[in-house]
Amino acid sequence: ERARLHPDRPALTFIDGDGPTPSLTYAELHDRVIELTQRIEGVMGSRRPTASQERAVEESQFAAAADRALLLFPPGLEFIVGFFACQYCRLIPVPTCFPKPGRAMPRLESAAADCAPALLLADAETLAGLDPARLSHAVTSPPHLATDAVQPGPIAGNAAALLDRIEPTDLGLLQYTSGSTSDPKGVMVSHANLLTNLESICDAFGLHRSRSADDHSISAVSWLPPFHDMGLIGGLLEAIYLGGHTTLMSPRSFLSKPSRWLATIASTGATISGAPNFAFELCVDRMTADEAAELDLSRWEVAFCGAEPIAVETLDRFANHFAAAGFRSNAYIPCYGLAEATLLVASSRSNHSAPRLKIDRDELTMGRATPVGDDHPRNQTRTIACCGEPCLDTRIEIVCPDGRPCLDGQIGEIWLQGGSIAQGYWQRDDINAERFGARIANDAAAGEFLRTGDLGFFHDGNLYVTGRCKDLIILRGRNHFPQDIEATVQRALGDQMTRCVAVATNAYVGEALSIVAEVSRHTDEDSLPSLVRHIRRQVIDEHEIDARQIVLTRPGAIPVTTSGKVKRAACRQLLESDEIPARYEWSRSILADQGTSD
Ligand code: 1ZZ
Repeated sequence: ERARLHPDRPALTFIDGDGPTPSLTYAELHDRVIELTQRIEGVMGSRRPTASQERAVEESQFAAAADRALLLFPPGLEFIVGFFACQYCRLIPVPTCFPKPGRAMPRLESAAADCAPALLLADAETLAGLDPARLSHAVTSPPHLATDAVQPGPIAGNAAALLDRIEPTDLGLLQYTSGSTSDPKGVMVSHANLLTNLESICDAFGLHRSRSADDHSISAVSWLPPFHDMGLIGGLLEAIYLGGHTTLMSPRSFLSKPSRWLATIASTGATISGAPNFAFELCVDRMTADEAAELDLSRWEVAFCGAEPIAVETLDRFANHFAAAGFRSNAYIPCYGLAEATLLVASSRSNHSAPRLKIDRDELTMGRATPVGDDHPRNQTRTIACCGEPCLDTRIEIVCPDGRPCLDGQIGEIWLQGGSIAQGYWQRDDINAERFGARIANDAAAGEFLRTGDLGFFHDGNLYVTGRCKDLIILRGRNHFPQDIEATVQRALGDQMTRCVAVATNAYVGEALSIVAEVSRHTDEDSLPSLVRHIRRQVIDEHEIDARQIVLTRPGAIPVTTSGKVKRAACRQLLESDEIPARYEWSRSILADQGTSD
C-alpha cells in the first residue's frame, strides 16, 4: 500500500559508523520483498501443502497451516525484507539473534528446536559462517536462502493477489520471549494482533498515518534489536505502518558510543525514538554538558521508554541534562508492554509531563499504594513513574491472589484482555490455559484474560507497575521489590558497579536477602570489604533488612536476557549452587535469621 501511495519516499536507512549507508525507498522495499517471495515459493513450492490439505488443516486450527522460517540477520536492512517476504508466503517469521562465529547460541538453538523451522533465511555472509559442528540439526537441516543473493527479476503475476491469501487470524510472527532458554516460549502473534497494536501505538502517541505522497512527518531512529518485540514493532513496523522513514543503527553502535543515538536523532530531525531506561541513563553518564548542548533535540516528540522498570530519577536527569539541547521533558513517554500482548499495553500520553506518584514505602510493602505529599519523610517515600492509560482496545484488570479485582491503589497482578493479546505460546498447551485463559473469580461473563506475571496498581485511571510476582522478596510477611533494593545498591556503589541483583534465597526459617553486585575491574581488591559494609548499611537504612549474603563479582557474571534484563531466578539458582564467581563474599550466620532483629 505504501509502495503504491508514495513509491519514492525513503523507508529505511542503515548507518553504522563511517561505513556505507544503504537505504530503501518504499518501492524498492516492496520489489525486494516480492522478488524474495517468488524465490521462497520456488524453494518451498514442492514442500507446501496442497490446497485441499491446507483447507483441511485450516478447518481444524489455523496455526498449523503455516510453516515457520527462522530469520538470522546481522543488523541492517535484510532482516525486514526477509520478514515481509515470509508474511507474503504465509510462512511465520521467527526473528532470532544472529549467530556469531565460534560462539554457542543457546537462545537461537532453543527457539529453533521449539519451532522446527521449514526454512532458514539469512544474508550470504551469515550463511557462509554457519558452523554445523556448533549448531544443532534444527538450525542446519532446513533449506537455507541468502536474501541478498536473490537477483532482481521481473515480478510474475499480481503481487497484490499474494496478500489476498492472508487472513487476519493467520500468524504474522512467532516472537520468542526473553525468558529461560530451557523453557522456550514462542508467542503466537496474528496479523490482526499486529495491526491492532500498531493502531493503538498510533493513537496513544498522537501519531497519524500519512495518506498522501507529500505528507511525511514521521521520522524515527532505532538501534533496538529487531528480534525483540520493542525493536521489531516499535522500532521498525510502526514507522512503516505510518509511512515514515526510519534510520537504523546496530545495538553495538549505540552501546559503544551512546552519543551516536542522540546525534542521529538530531541530524535526521527524528520525531520518534525510544529505548529502555538504562539507555537514557547511559547517555547522561557518557555525555558531557557541552556535548549535550551541541545537539538539537527540539524536534523529538516521542521518547518512549519501557521494557524494564522506569526510574523517575533517570527521567529527571535526562530531561535536565538535555534541556540545553532543546529536549522537552513532555516528550518522555513511559510505557508498559510485553510480547504476549504484541507490544504496547499502556502509556502516558504524548505532550503530558510524565506524571509520577509519591507513595508511602511501608504501605507499599503491605500491598497498598497510599499517596503522600511532599512533606512526607524522604526515606519513607517511593516515587513511581506513571505508565498511563490502557491503550486502544486493551482492558487492564489488577487482580488479587484470590482472583478478584483489586480496588484502586491496591497492588495485584496485571491481567489483560483485548485485540492485541496474542494467541498463546507455540505448542505450549500445558501452560496456555493458565496464562492466556485466566478468569476473574465469580465473573465468568468477563471472559478470558492474559496473566502477565507483573504487579501494579491503578490510581486515577492510570497504571503504575511495581514489579513482578515471582521476583517479590517476602521477609517476615513484608513484600520487598528487588528493584528497590537494587536501586539502593546502585546508589551505594555508583559507577563502580555495572549490574546487581537482589533475590530471596532459602534461609534457616523462610527466606533471606542475598545481593550480588558486579564491580568494575578497576576496583581495588583491598576496598571490597568496605564496599560490602557500605551496601549492607545502606540496605538496612533504606529498607530495614539486613542482607544475609553479599557477593561482589566481575562484570558479566550476572545472567541477563537478550534484551538486557537481569535474570533474577537464574541468578538465585547460581547463588544457591555456589556458582557465582565471587571476587569477595560476605555472609552472616544462617542461624541469625531465627532472631528477631532485622
Ligand atoms: P518483553 C513507537 N516491563 O519489554 C514505538 N515495561 O516486552 C512504541 N517493567 O516481552 C513502542 N516497567 O520483552 C512502545 N514500564 O518484556 C514500547 O518487561 C512499549 O516485566 C514498551 O512483563 C514495551 C516493552 C516490551 C517488552 C515484558 C516485561 C514485562 C515487564 C517488563 C515492560 C515495563 C516493565 C516495569 C515498565
